[in-house]
Amino acid sequence: MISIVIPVFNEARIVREAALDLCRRLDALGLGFELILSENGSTDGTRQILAALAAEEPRLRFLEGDQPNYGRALKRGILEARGAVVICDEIDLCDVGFYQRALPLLAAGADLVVGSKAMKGSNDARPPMRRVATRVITLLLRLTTGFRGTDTHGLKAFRRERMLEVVNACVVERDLFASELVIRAQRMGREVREIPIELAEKRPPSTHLFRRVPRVLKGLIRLGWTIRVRHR
Ligand SMILES: Nc1nc2c(ncn2[C@@H]2O[C@H](COP(=O)(O)OP(=O)(O)OP(=O)(O)O)[C@@H](O)[C@H]2O)c(=O)[nH]1
Ligand SMILES: [Mg+2]
Repeated sequence: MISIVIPVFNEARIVREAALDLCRRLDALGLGFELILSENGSTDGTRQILAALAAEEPRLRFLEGDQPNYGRALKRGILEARGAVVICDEIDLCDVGFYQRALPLLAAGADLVVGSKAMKGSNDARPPMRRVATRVITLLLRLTTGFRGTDTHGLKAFRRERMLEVVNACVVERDLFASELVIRAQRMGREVREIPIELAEKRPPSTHLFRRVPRVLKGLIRLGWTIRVRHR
């Protein structure tokens, strides 16, 4: 069985259709799955929609929390997952093509497969500012943590039992947990593979890019400090 974990925040407009459509496509492929929607901080009725969904679809579970916090929601979802393979996705992407390409790589021995928006072969249709932001964050992560790779955010697939120790070693929440997971996996000797992805969003992000800058910087300092100075 695979566990799909999707953090969800203020997605009342698209969450129901996106989740049901994902279930249908996984069924069509004959994949056994559980879908964990990890919500926190929503104020737009997302929770009520999730509760109704979980009542109709037994393979769908939802978690809820008070404060909007992407990293915390993702971590919590991963720790709740029961599948041998965990896939982290986003509600506006639900990229089953990535699952199909990542699963054979995990079966062949990779511990973590990262979908990169920035490597050769990828096709990122987001607005230019967001593509630049991805590259700036990756550059800063390379400088502050010694990360080797082209992207840390977004789609991931991994073998749960090989990554649990890595998840539990992570110290940051918010925007940079997803990055820390990849960086620590490399540092802890896990076999990490990047594959190119194509991406076109169904809607603009739920939090404005500029509002994320201060907390991304805070996360970078914390992560750089922990890894470079305290050698943790
Ligand atoms: N639980 C939770 N989910 C969030 C939060 N912020 C964003 N998400 C979810 O995370 C996923 C990606 O968020 P987007 O708003 O599309 O942001 P993005 O810039 O495309 O995200 P990245 O590509 O990961 O940088 C979506 O499924 C959102 O609903 C949050 O504060 N809490
Ligand atoms: Mg998005």
